[in-house]
Amino acid sequence: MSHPRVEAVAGEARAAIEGAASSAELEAIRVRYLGRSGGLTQILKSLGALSPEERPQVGAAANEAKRELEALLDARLLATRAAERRRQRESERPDLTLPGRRPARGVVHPLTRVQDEIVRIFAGLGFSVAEGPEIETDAYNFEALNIPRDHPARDMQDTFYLSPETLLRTHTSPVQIRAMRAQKPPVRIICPGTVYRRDVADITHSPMFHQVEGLAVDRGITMADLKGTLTLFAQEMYGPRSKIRFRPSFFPFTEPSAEVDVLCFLCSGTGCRACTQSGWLEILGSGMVHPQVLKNVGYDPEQVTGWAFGMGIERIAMLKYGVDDIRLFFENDLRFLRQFA
Ligand code: 2NL
Repeated sequence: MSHPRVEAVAGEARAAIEGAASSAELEAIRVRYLGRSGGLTQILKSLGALSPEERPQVGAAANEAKRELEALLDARLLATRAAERRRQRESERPDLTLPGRRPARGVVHPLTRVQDEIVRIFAGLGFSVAEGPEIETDAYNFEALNIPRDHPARDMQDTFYLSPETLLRTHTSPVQIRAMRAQKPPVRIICPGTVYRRDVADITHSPMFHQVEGLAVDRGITMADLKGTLTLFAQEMYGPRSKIRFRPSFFPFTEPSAEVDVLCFLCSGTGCRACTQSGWLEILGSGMVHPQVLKNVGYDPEQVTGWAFGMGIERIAMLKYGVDDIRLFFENDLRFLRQFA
């Protein structure tokens, strides 16, 4: 049974519940009417002050209104909470129509590009790639290559020694020594790799740099094979009109030895700053494998002969890309590296 005093509060509460737009508002309404000091609670608390006739009527009406409002609140809360969750899901739903973000694409390091190109050309001529350890023994890095005990390269000043017998390889030649020890001729290998020398870094020197060496050993190999192979290499690397020339030189591990120049690919031989007006660029050192080196790996120099060459990757990359300081290759400055995209 309703009662006017209860109905005044209950009607107000019902209207508030109907008009509530959120679960937070509904919680506030619950506190306002049914909370410890809420409107309906006040009525129930002050029943004692009423007359004995009025007390049960107001009491029953207030309790009934309390149950009704609680049920109403619970029902409305359930509906608003569901709507709120739906809105939340909707706002968090990924927009599948947005264009994707492109992953940043790296570039191949210029030294790797030059090395890959050299290896690709020799692979096309039938050479296989051989690799070996960067920590070597004095025996493989120097002794087997006929480099004498008193040679300046063997000085502590020029080589990183790890112990009296072990060192950081100063060239990739020990890879070729290992290959020859492991297999009988014919041998045709190309050996790219990192090498180390005790140099103070400046625009043309770095204590760590890269080399590609090549080796061909078989019956009847001559210097003409070396010239022919390097001519084909130059024409693939620097264009079909490219030319090479040999100049006599000396290495302890080759005899005879020759420095190889390529017609300057920047000025086609007319003379420029890069070739110091000579029209030629020095690109590698080479020669016929010294008979002592062949003996050192167990080959018979009366039966087989061979040629070898070695070139520095950094120098070739600097000429090709116009880089004027070797240290730029090793600083990992993205502004430098991104130019090779
Ligand atoms: C240079 C010169 C050269 C070789 C490397 C070689 C390897 C063996 C036997 C004989 Cl196992 N020779 N390598 C030969 C001549 C020159 O490098 O100026 N490199 C940057």
